[in-house]
Amino acid sequence: MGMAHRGRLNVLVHNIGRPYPAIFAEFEGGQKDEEAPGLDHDGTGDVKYHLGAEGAYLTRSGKSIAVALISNPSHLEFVNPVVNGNARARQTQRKTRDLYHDPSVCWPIQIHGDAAFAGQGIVAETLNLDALPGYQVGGTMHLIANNQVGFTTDMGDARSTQHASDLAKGFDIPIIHVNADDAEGCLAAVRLGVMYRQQFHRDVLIDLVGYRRWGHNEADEPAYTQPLMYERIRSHASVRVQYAQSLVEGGLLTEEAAGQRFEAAYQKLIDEQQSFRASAAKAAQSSPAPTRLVTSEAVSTDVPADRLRALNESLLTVPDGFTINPKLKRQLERRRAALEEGSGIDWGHAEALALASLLTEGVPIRFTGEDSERGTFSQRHMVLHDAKTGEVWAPIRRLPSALAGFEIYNSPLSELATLAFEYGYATAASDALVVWEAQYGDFINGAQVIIDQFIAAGLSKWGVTNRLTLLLPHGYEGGGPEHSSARLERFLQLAAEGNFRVANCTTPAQYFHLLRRQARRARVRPLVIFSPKSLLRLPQAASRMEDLTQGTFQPVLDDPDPGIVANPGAVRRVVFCSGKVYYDLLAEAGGRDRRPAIVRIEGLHTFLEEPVRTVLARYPSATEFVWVQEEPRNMGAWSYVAPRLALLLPAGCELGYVGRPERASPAEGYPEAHVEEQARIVKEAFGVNK
Ligand SMILES: Cc1ncc(C[n+]2csc(CCOP(=O)(O)OP(=O)(O)O)c2C)c(N)n1
Repeated sequence: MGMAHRGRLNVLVHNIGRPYPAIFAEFEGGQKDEEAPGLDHDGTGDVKYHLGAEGAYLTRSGKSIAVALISNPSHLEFVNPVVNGNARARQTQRKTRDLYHDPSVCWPIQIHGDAAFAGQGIVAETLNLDALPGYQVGGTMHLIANNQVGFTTDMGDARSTQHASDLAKGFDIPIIHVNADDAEGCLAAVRLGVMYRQQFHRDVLIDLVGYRRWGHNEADEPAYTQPLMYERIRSHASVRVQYAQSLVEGGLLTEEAAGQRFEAAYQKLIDEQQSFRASAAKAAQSSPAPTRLVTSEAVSTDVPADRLRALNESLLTVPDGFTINPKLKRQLERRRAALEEGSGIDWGHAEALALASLLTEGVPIRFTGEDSERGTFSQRHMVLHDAKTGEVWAPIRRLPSALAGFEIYNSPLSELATLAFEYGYATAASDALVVWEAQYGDFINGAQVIIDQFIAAGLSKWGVTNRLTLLLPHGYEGGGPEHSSARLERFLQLAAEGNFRVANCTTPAQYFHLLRRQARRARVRPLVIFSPKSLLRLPQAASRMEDLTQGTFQPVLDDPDPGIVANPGAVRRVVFCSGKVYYDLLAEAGGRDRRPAIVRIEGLHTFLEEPVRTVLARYPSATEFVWVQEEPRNMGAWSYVAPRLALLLPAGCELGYVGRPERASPAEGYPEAHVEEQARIVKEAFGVNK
């Protein structure tokens, strides 16, 4: 279930079975029962009406239904796709090669506000997921807790439609309007909704039309803004009174018995509250022992050559009679030779081998994004289309030795709901590697709330984390202001206390080891990978078989140039960088006798000092140190790395900056201007200022 603040206590007590004393403890004792495992303290927590809860609803026949309420931020409605992703994970049997979904095991329920349902775009994005194969959950129950006002805003100012629920019409969702004063009518609406879901496995919506008896919150005076409405509400009998009256009129209850029931329920609350206060006064204050921040953890990610060969072969196998597009066939065939011939493994190839190897180790994988099946840059081709029949075949789903299931889907054209869905999925499936890919990283800010409120802060607020892995294509290649930057700076600003990992790899082998490490580490955390575009096929970036059969992800890559390796003592200048600009620097370095050492920081968060120290110790004669980036000075990694690197430099040395100056827009719109700026950056990196 996902919901906002209103009605939450009711849900906690009546649907999740949380006892009254636990509720009083949160309100009166200020106790929180969520911890943030792995932080160096127990998290900063959240206001109580945002915290999730798990419990059980006991039916009258004695059955127990597990109920989970998902933690949410103040940002109304953003929890909706998280709920569905979470439900999808619970519905998926993925510890088998031929994974399957069983929507009958879990039912997502979303409770909306009337103003928020009409106003927040994420609602429409979520409704659009209902029938998509990669996102189906067998139908969601939507309930609009419609009190006909949004804080102080009247309906006429909040939406252009007659009903709060009208958006759902566009998705052919059945809408049941029901008067919240009619208790039996409400139950009938719910039963109808349940039957619809059971029969048609699609979304259904109940528009529960009622009113808000008091103000928006404890401090609010509703008569300031809705005087006539509140005059009527004051003289309007409550649901309880109306329902009791109907039972009395029907001869099912006496007026006296109805009164006694109410008194007894109220007395129970008072008693529970008093006994809580008495016990709270006695209880000694004890604070939990702090959990320590763990910074590194060895995981082996190399794969033996014979296994890679076998996987490679399986990944190239299609059924008899399947016609691969001839152009593509040539490309794929190259992967056969690539394993054996020197440095021929490109990005897409390394990725396929990493994912396939994980499947054979029992790690389930879910991979989604806009056009991800083929890959935005035509680099992946994980799903093949028969050139004659259009039939699809994904060899990675048929690996003979796979012990877990693989899902890959082209997502709808959405960043917000799709990322939130994967966040929810990954949270309920910490056994799985869940990868979400942006078309270009630039579009990720369309999902900023999910990054800020869930991915970055969720662990500290709610103790919730996951293995969600983001692939954000990033790099300055003349594509203009919206095809260059995945806003590395934003992620690095949000990264703290090991809440998520940030990496920017420059070789397919590094990517291979990083993906495998992310899936296998015991310490569960999201990972943001700034993934490449031109490097996908750049020959200089390609890896060799032995890069995959040995080694592991290196957070820092020292300069492999033979001249520098042979004579590190001659190095006077050290250039630090991260990502694709390394290859621009390498191209310039090619024609020089003496050149700086170029050091790549590939693991940005958590920033590890030790590997940097080790590299610096190799260059005892160096006196000039610069950070080079493509991004403007107010963007990229500069603000994050500068203070960290500066601390590690030899005494008296400063870290210089080379990159674009401060800019309001991340990149140039004109390709010529881009080329000129890149050339200037590379020259300055080598100490040439003009
Ligand atoms: C995305 C977002 N914008 C603004 C707010 C501030 N806010 C909190 S409650 C509220 C009114 C919500 O009205 P409605 O959806 O009808 O729910 P109700 O509070 O009436 O139950 C607003 C605007 C918010 N929490 N989230």
